Amino acid sequence: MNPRTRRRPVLPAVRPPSFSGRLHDARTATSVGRRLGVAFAVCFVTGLISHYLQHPPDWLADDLPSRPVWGYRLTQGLHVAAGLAAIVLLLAKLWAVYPRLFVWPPVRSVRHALERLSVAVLVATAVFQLFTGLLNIVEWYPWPFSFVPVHFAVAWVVAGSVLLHIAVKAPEIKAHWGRRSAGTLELPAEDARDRRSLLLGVGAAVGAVTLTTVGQSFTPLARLDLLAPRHPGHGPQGLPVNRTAAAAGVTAAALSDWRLEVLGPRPFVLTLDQLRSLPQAGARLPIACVEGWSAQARWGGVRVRDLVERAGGQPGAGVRVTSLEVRGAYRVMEMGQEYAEDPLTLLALTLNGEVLSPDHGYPARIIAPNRPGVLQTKWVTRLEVL
Ligand SMILES: Nc1nc2c(c(=O)[nH]1)N[C@H]1C(S)=C(S)[C@@H](COP(=O)(O)O)O[C@H]1N2
Ligand SMILES: [Mo]
Repeated sequence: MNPRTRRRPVLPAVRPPSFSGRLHDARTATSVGRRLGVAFAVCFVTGLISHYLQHPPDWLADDLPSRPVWGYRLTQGLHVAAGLAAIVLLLAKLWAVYPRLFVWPPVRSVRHALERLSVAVLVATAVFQLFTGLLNIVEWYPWPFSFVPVHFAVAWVVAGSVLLHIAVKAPEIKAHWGRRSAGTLELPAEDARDRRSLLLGVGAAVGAVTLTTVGQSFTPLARLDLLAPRHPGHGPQGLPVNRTAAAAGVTAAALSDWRLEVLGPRPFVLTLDQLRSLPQAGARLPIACVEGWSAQARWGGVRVRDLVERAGGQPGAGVRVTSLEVRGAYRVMEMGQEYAEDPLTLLALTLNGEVLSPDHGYPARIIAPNRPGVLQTKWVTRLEVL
């Protein structure tokens, strides 16, 4: 070919996509966004409560309240329910605003660039939080980091991004908050009915997700619990199990010469029969797992404070509890003063009137009021008065 006849290639003009769909407007974004904001606020507050009950700083450890006994059950049930509802709301919100992803030109000014960047951080962290939380409740961890510290740290970034977003969007939020949009005549009035239908649909989806999962902790609705990974009544002795004895490496051989060792100013060792012959107490307390399921049960055993007293511990002492489990994040647990001296805190030997099954911590496990399930140590073999 003669090089002189070659033509310069014609680049197609870049044309941003155009969206003709309706309801992708600030009014829809505000209506969904304020509900999403409430869900995130509930998640954040209940998440902080969960975090500080599970990992209290030293100065707080002795003052954590052991009442109400159902406190953690309520806050963690709310945490997971609000998180599941937020998944639906976030999808709706992203649907309402996604055409803005394609604004043209993509960056108009430094301010515009910063605003888009803050929205990118908000979307990325919000999706991350809900995704990791969802996988956590099914105990699936397909990532290299550990869930708790990362979920906790990212929560602060979401919270900051939400506040920044509300500040940046304040004028639009204000204009669209009430029953009628103020001063935004460009919104077609005939969209109002469709917007109501959309919100009704989103509300129905949130309702469906909530009703089919909340029974994992709110037992009156247990029969509707079709989608949650746990059912409060399913498991040995009518109670779910997170970690089985087999998974924890607690074998019959390891249990055959089981003893309880209590360390303190006057240390002692007890066999199971000796433990059973001490004064027994009962408590009706829930196990409330951080993964959102919870169930009430009747526990019987020896009060931890009686064992502390017998070992010569001062009132107000904390206790370190060690499990027979060979390895695992929940092998050693500490409880502060409020729990250790609570008459409802037991070294439990029975569950609903029967000897504990191996998966529930035979021969002895901790049950304490208003504490995360992860701290209700099973297969206890040692108590140390601190
Ligand atoms: N030693 C030990 N105790 C443990 C665990 C564990 O993995 N190891 N799991 C905890 C968790 S996450 C929960 S929710 C409760 C569940 O108690 P259950 O299996 O008797 O219902 O036990 C807790 N006690
Ligand atoms: Mo748990």
